[in-house]
This record gives sequence, structure tokens and C-alpha cells, in this order.
Amino acid sequence: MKTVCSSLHRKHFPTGELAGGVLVRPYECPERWDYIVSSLKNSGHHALIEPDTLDLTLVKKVHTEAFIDFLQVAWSQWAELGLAGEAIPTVFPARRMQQREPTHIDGRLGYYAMAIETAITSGTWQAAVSSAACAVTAQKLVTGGESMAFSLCRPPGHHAASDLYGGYCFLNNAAIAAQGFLDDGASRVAIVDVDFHHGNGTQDIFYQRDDVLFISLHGEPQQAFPHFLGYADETGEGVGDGYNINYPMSPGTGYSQWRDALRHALDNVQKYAPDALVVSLGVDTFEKDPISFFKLKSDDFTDYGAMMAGLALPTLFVMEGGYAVEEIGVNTVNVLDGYLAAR
Ligand code: Q9C
Ligand code: ZN
Repeated sequence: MKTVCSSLHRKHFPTGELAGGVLVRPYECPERWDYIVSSLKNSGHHALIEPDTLDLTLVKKVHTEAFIDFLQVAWSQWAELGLAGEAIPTVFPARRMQQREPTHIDGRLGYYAMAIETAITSGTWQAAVSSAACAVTAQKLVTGGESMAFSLCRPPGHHAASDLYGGYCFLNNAAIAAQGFLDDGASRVAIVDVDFHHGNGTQDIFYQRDDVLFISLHGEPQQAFPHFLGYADETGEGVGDGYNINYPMSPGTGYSQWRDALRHALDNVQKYAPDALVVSLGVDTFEKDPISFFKLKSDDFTDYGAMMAGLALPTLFVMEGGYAVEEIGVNTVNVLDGYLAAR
């Protein structure tokens, strides 16, 4: 199995996240990557590949040009003001307010943010680009004939929409990779998002399309971030109607219920008969995850990796969340090893 990863992820290292009313050290931290790399090596996966240069033309099929321009300059525009901290929005275009992009950085941050826990720092853009580059490089390995590949993306991507960042995400790595599969000849791509949180960004990007089936298993929005998307009645729009499937689940959900939802999801993937599968792989469904409420155990990750292999599709695993840092590597590699053993 080949893993595509880049140490440039370290360029994104915010020191503060507003949680519980105080600035805490962010849950989405650089050590997450280190633990995963060390578990990969422990499990005999030594093929770590550097990504190729990111093709921004491909990124622009998923994100707006204005949003990309914003992400590129946000830090320098903030730093120009000589402020003490990291770039965090404080004001939003809420109901009955104008949806026009302001010029001041305070206004621009609020215009493009979907949540405020995600600070922008000096190296955020560079890290986000390296992360998306990993996803596209791994996609090209799969298109080129590898039966599966893993892109160890950091920062993650599934909360990022065409023109929104937040939830630790800037560029939607999985969506960009799915678009890459299509551009390289696939007719249909399925994305199964097993991160604890709803993949609002990915859903939004493909909501009106039938060439990408998006399926997400997640904590119900009434109780879980991102709170404003991820209900079961969100099924797609226009030609995309029927190509978006959500499985929201309540606090305390354990593996037997979660597994039933995944079984249903994978049956839907099979009916769709895609040319490739993208798995948005978040392991924050783990029982000890500090910000989530599902109860999966480490062995359950092996089991569902094996279920995914049953589809026998060219498969790209894209890393998303997971915040029980010491177990993140084992749980992630369990999915990949479960998949490989059952193939
Ligand atoms: N008290 C990903 O897993 N904050 N993003 C939740 C809970 C945001 C998660 C606060 C969580 C974002 C990629
Ligand atoms: Zn998550």
C-alpha cells in the first residue's frame, strides 16, 4: 500500500482554538500526523511518497477563485495590521444581513468562515495546498492502476465547501480527488464519509450533481458539529436528487448500529456502480475521542475496513479527523489493514 504524505503539514500549527469559552491548544494538531506515520511503519507500510505539485486548475473546479484568493492572502492581510494573535473571525453575515464580501480582513474572515475554531496562521495556505496535493497524487496512483492508496492529509478537508473554511478544513481534499477521478476518465465516483462529523463541505460541493454520490455517517446535527447540515432529508437537488445520503446517529451510538448504517451505505454505493470510491476517513468515531460521541473500539475499525474491501472498487482513503491522538494511528491503520486483509 502506498501512502502519500508531506511534512509541509507542519506549516499549519495554530496555537489557539476557542473551545468552552477559552483558547485551548487545538485538537487538530501536528502530532496527529506523527502518530499515524509511526503506526503505518509499525504495520510494515514503509512506502511513503511525496506529493506532486498541486494543479490549481483542478482545485478551481471545486472551490471558487475568490475563495482561493482569500485563503492565499488572508494571513498577510491580517499580519499587516500588526495584531498579536492568529486570524480568527468575529462577525458573520447572519440572517437578513448583506451577503457581500467586505474588503477589511475582519469582514473577509467572517464572510468565508463556517465556524471559528479554525485559526489561520502564516503557513496555513502552504499546508492546505500540500494536503490537497497528497489527495490528488494518491488519486492518480489509483487511476494509474493501484487498487488502493492512502493520502495522509493534514489539515483535513470535508468541512470546506466551495467558498467556506472551518472545522479545521480549508481545501476539500476528498472533493478535489473525486473531481480528479472524473477528469481522468471516471464516469461516476462515490464518496463515503465515515468521519464522526457530517461532511457538510463535500455534500454542498456535489449537492446538485449526479456524477458523485455522497454518503455520510455522522453525529446528528441537533447534537453535533457542524449543526447546520447533515439531516436525513437532505437528498440532493435537481439532477443530484437521490445522490446525497445522510445517516445521522444519536449520542452513544455503538458499533452494531453504526455498522448497520455502513452496510446500508455500502449497498447504496454498489447500486450506484461507481468507477472509484473515495473514503473520507475520520477516526473520531472512536469511543475515547475527546470531541465526539460515538463508541467505536479499535477492533471495529479493522472490521469496517474489511467491509469496504467487499465492494472491490479502486479505493482512495483520504484522512479527515480523529482527536484521540495516542490512538489515532492504530485506528487509522486498522481500517487500512482490515481493507487489505479482506481484499
Ligand atoms: N465541542 C474534523 O473532524 N469543533 N473537524 C467541535 C465540539 C469543531 C471537526 C466542538 C470540530 C471540527 C475534520
Ligand atoms: Zn470529524
